[in-house]
Formats: sequence, structure tokens, C-alpha cells
Amino acid sequence: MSDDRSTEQDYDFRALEAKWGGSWEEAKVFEPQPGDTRERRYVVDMFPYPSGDLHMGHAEAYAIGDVASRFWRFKGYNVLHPIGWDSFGLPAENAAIKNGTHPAEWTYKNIEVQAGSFKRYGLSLDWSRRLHTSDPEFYRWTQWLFLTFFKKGLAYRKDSPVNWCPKDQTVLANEQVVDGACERCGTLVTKKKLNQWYFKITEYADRLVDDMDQLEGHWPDRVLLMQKNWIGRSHGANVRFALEAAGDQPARDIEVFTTRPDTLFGATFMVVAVDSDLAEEIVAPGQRAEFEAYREKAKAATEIERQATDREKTGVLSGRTAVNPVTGEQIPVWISDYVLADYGTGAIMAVPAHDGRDLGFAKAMGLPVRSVVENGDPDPAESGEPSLSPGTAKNSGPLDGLAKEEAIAAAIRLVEERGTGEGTVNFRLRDWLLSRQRFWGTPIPIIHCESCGEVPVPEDQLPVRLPDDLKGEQLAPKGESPLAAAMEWRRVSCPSCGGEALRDSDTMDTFVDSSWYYLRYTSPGLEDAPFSRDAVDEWMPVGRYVGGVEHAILHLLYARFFTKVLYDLGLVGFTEPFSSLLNQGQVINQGKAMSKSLGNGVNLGEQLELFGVDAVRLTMLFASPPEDDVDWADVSPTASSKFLARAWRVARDAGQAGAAGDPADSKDTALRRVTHQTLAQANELLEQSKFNVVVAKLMELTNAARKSIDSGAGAGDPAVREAAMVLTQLLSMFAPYTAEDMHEMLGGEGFVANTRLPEPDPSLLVADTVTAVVQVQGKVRAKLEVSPDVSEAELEEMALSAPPIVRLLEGRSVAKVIVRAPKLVSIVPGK
Ligand code: ANZ
Ligand code: ZN
Repeated sequence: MSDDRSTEQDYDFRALEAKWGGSWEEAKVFEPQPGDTRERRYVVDMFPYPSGDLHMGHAEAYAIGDVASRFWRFKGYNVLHPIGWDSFGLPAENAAIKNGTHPAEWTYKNIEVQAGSFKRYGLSLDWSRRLHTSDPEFYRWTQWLFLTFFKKGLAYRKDSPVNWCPKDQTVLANEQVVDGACERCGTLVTKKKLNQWYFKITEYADRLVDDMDQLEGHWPDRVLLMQKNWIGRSHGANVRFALEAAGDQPARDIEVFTTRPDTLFGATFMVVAVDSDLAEEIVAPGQRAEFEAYREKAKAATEIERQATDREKTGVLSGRTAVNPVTGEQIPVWISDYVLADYGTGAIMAVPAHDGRDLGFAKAMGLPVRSVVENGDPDPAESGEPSLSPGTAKNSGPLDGLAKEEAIAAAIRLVEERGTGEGTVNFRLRDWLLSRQRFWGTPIPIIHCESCGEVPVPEDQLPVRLPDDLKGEQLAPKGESPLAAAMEWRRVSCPSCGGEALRDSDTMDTFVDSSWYYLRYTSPGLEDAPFSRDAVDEWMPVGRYVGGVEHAILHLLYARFFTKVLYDLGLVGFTEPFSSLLNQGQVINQGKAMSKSLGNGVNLGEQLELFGVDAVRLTMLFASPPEDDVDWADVSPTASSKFLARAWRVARDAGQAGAAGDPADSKDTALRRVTHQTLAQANELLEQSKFNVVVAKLMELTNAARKSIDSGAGAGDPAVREAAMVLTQLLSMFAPYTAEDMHEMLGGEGFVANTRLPEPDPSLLVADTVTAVVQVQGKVRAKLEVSPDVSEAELEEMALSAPPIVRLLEGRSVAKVIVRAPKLVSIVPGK
């Protein structure tokens, strides 16, 4: 291919970046204009944490969001694509402690660095709506939302055993504990009884599950599944067992939650969670010493260990006896750590024949095992294996002979009739613990008054600002918030009685900020509300949300909860915030995640210096579909760069050849066909986020145009100009600097980013194809529609990768392939 390089003007990415950089922002190209009545679309990239400069992972994620946004602009939508920073959080605070500064310093310095890099990266962002969650003008509304939840009874304080990270010296939400360790620093989490603030997300548990119907097919299946499992809705029954009086201890009930009320006749003992209040209340005086010693030991175990089936079971007798409400039998009540205090009722009926953990406990303590399901399994009392297959009830009086589901229903009726229980639904989801004992977060806008209790800070006094004068060592973690010691800041008069009172000294989990930032983008600078109902309803739900799968539960669950509460309050008109979600893959190197210890990190800044923004963006998106990982060791930014130069020269040559006339008059129908087919296919592929395939098509279009310039109709032909223009538009989604320049060379008005994609001409889409038959050992096994000028090599490859042929040849080698393009491929398999 003779890319004419003799012309003095040639592709130079540095010159293009210098020439076009900043021009979009200056011309407000990506800012939606008031009065624009076109249909709206809203694209949001999960906002960054200002941890340092942008890295390769950012480069991928934001390139993906950018294609989505530019594509919708090309389709004629009024698109909003904003940016902001999730700028509260621990790293800033740790840096401040180390450097003797205020966390704001580190934070805003990093934000400026990242903002500069985003601008350089050529993203189609509306900078006028930029926000930072650590700005008082933003956190004022985070506080306002907290108070709105508080007044609705959805934010409350309670004493409860909570997850405590000994290293970060703060409490953690359940969602932030991964395999028993702190999600952030990996330290094993311990339990501590503390008084903390919670959001009542459990009140929305049912809706959080049910509304997933709206997301099915638009969110990755695995994310929906993870949320479902996390919420963990189980249907079952609460059943009350009568606890007999003993000595001074009166009779009372113990309630259990079970998903298997059909096995009630097989409940041969009960178990109470060692760390529950219930255990403390019922333990007989003679057992107390043993119980307390056991409780002390149990503190070390993590929740995962406690629930493991294969862990050796331990426990102590409570010294009390309960009555099985359906058999009337007296059964012992044990105390153990394999039952959790904060699930169900913190107590269980043990059915050792049909539950592995109960059987392990029964074996360890020598307790009776009674099978109550007829299913052909060996008797667990003898085999030592729990019998888990479904079957029909036996040894169960009135339930005998009923299949599982019927037996469950009948058992629920039975306990309901006797007043000893009722059907119920239980959730694994716990309320969201939102208070943190750290400084760099949104202060909780509550004032504690001895006589009035928890008093909201009056609205006209918001925001409650963080003090500016705390620095360095004063911020070091000490088991309570650094704000607790800032007495000057804390001491206020009670808004309700005027008496002496103290501000709450905790700050909010930063996930509170990210639960609503996407709403604020719709109403930048609004001064009397967090967002306007009209604006959110016009833009939302977000039509394309792009971010990492690590947020599958935490952020995405919390944001969904917030949206539902705001809907109930009449503040928004939709119940789900993100109607479509795309999780990008990771950028890895040599098969592994980049890390300092492996020394396989790739520096984004260096890549941009070497290859330019456009080549890096294009490489990211060409490497794989967006959901898959990109291995930087397997890609070639150099090749991307060469391709961009070839594309740019097509536009240059067509531009230099001057005005061209109507493409319909061109004799080069072959090129016109490629152009219009590329256009049609790109539309479909972009809709499906198959960006890598679009890039491949653009390479073909470039080659076809070059061929026409060099050895066909010539650069001045209208078909060449048409090809160059379509190429420019489609390429601008991946390589904006190169494309703006191409647009200019082709004599385009304004910015290519402001143009619309033309409709493909249907008459040019009917491909003329021939049918090629594929034979294996002389039998026709597949038919392929191919272009009449398909090459032998192409045809062979198509034949060998056709699904019926792949299936047929599975496990066999190919001895010989005879190709007669375009009509026939004949394959002779080997052994
Ligand atoms: C009797 C029974 C018989 C049970 C049987 C299971 C099988 P999910 O599905 O996760 O909701 N359970 C209840 N509360 C518990 C707690 N605080 N700690 C540990 N285990 C607890 O699980 C519900 C089942 O887990 C309940 O049903 C209970 O055991 C146990 F063949 O009751 B089942
Ligand atoms: Zn008061």
C-alpha cells in the first residue's frame, strides 16, 4: 500500500493534541443547552477517587463511557456526560497525618492533576457540572438528605455488635467486610459493641429484590445474582418453643427462624447464638461460668469460620430445657458460635438429620438424630451424613406423606393454629451502618442534647462544616472520631431548648456521597435543594452507567436504596437509578493484575507520551469487548498509531483533492458499499457495545478508501470523500484529536463531535454474495454466504470456524483442506 508520505504534511499526534486540546471545552461542545428539546440521554462513569494521577484502569473505563456518549450524540440525542470526584475518604486523611497537613490539601491537589489528565484524554465531558463530594456546597445536601431520612425514621442509632477494623480504627458496614477482613486494608475484622448510626435499608429489602425485574437483561447477570444473594431473601416460619422455668428463672418463649418448618418433628435440640442477648438472659446460674469462658473464646472467630460446615462444632449447655411445640418433647437448649446473633432470631431449632451443621453438633455432643424425610438416603444417625435430598415427610404425624412444599405449608398452618408460630420472610441483608470514626467525611448533622435527645441541625444552619484547623497528628485514629476532641467545634446550644449540647462527632461513610451524586449533576449549582425534580426526571434514569464490578454490591445497592427512598418522598419520579450497567474489564499485564510487588505496572502518562491519547484510547477499545480484561502485553499501541496515520492520510488526500460532487454519481460502487455497510454495522455494533469490532471495520474501510485513492477512482472521487467523512465520524468516538483534524481537512464546519451520523443507503446494503459449500469427507456439512471476491485463505478460515464444522472436527486434526474460492471448501480430517 503506497501511503503517500512525500507530502510535507504528515500525521503528528503531538501537533494534533496541541491544536485541538481544550477547544471542545472552550466551545462548550459537550454542554447540553437550555431549550434543547431533543430526546435526552444520560451517560455516567462511576466517579473517580482522587488517589493520584489517572491510571490504565481509568483510561479504559472512561474511554468506554466516552464512546457510548459520543455515539448517542451522533444519533441526535441531547446527551449529558458529566464528571465529578468522590473526594472524601481515608487515604487523604492518612496522607494528612503523615505530612502534618489538612486532608483538603492532598485531595484538591490530586483532583487538579486528574482533571488535567481527563481533559488531555479528550473525553466528551460537560465540565460545567463538575462536583466534589468534599465541597461544602455538595455535603450540605448530603447532610440535608441524611436529615430527611432521619425525619422519616430511616436513619437511627442503636447499640449493636459491629465490625471494627483495628488498623483503620473505624467501624465498617457488612458490605465492607470481605472474607472476614477489612475491604480496604485486609486486616481481620473484630466485633465491638458500639452505638452507631444506621440507614434502614432492610425496610426496602423486598423492593430491592423485586425491582431487579426492571434491570434483567440490562445489567450483567452476575451483578444481579450477587445482589440477590447479598439481600438473601428466605421464605420460612418463625416458631416459638416454650422454655421451661428453672429455679428463679421464669418460663418464656424462644423464637426461631426456619426455612424448613416441615422438619419440625425432627428438631431434637435448640441452639442459641453465643453472642446474643438471649444467651445472656437464659443461661442457668450453674452454667454461667462455663458460658462466659466459652463466649470469650468465641470472640476470635470470624463470621465465615463460625458458619463453616466442616469446622469442628463447639458449645456449652445453657442448663435449660424447651418443649418442641408439635411433638411435646422436652429438648435441651445449647449455646454455640455456629448460630449467628444477628440473623433470624439468633436461635435455631436443630434438625440434625437434615442439616449438616446441626448434625456435626449432634455428633460432637452425642445428641439424638431423627430422620423425618423419606427420600431413599441412608439414615443419617448411622451414616453420619445429613440427608438432604427432597422427599416426603415421615415420622411427622399429620405431615406424613406430604411432599416438601406441601409439608412446609401444612407445618405453617399447624403452628399458626396452635398460636406457636407463623409464616415469615427473612433477609440476610442488615441495616447499613453509616457512621465512621474518621475526620475526612460529611459530618453527621445531629446535635445531642441531654434533655431533647437527638436534635437535627436546622436546615438554615447547613452545612455543618468540618473545622479547617485540624491537621496532621490531631487526625490520628484513636478509637473515636478526631472530631470528638474538637470541643470548640462540638459545643453548641441546642436548637430545640437552647441548653448546652454537643455536635455528633462521627462522619458519614463515603458511600452515602456516592449514593446520590448522579442526581446532583442534573442540577448544578442549585442553591435551595439537592436537585430539582424536573431536572432529574428529564435526565434520569441514567441510560448508561459504566464502572467496575467491584461495586456490584456496595455502591450499586446503596444507590438503588437511596433512589427508592427518594421516590417514596416524592423527590424523584423513578425507582431505579441506572437502567443499564456496563462493567468494564481490568487492564492487566502479562496475565496478572498490575501491582507494585510484581513490578508489572504500566504508567498511563508514559504511554500517552509515547503513543498519544488517540492511540492509547484506540488500543484499549480494540483489544477486546469492554467487559473483558485487556492484557497490555498483548496489544500494540504502535499498530494503533500506524492505523491512525493511515486513516488521517485518507482524509488529507481527499481534502487536498478538493470539492467532489455527489457520491451517487461515483462509479466506485464497491467503495460506496463498504462505506454504507460499515455505517450500518457500526450502528448495530455500537448499540451492543462491541467497540472492538467497530474498530476492525474502520480498518477495513480505511484500506478500501486507500485502494480507491491509489489504484482506483482517485482521491478526488466523491465516493472517496464520502468514505473519508464516515471514517472521520466513526473514528472520532475512539480517536477524537485525529478525527477533528480529518474533519477540518475535509472542509467540515465546526467540530466533528457536533455532526450527526448519516443514514446508510439501503440500496448499497444488499450485499451480492455467493454460497460456498463446505464438505467434510465428501459430505456437505455447512453452507456459507461469502463475497464473490473472497480470498482462498479467508474462505478456508471461515469454513474451519463455522460452528457445525468446529463441532464435527472436535478432537480431530485436519489432514488436508482443498479450497476453490468462492464456491467450495473440502476438508479431509486426520485421526
Ligand atoms: C431448621 C432446618 C432444617 C433448617 C433443615 C435448615 C435445614 P437461610 O436459607 O440462609 O435463610 N438458621 C436460622 N437462623 C440462623 C442463625 N442465626 N445462625 C445460623 N443458622 C441459622 O437459612 C435458614 C436456616 O438457617 C434455618 O432453617 C436455620 O436452620 C438456620 F433441614 O431450621 B433451619
Ligand atoms: Zn435541648
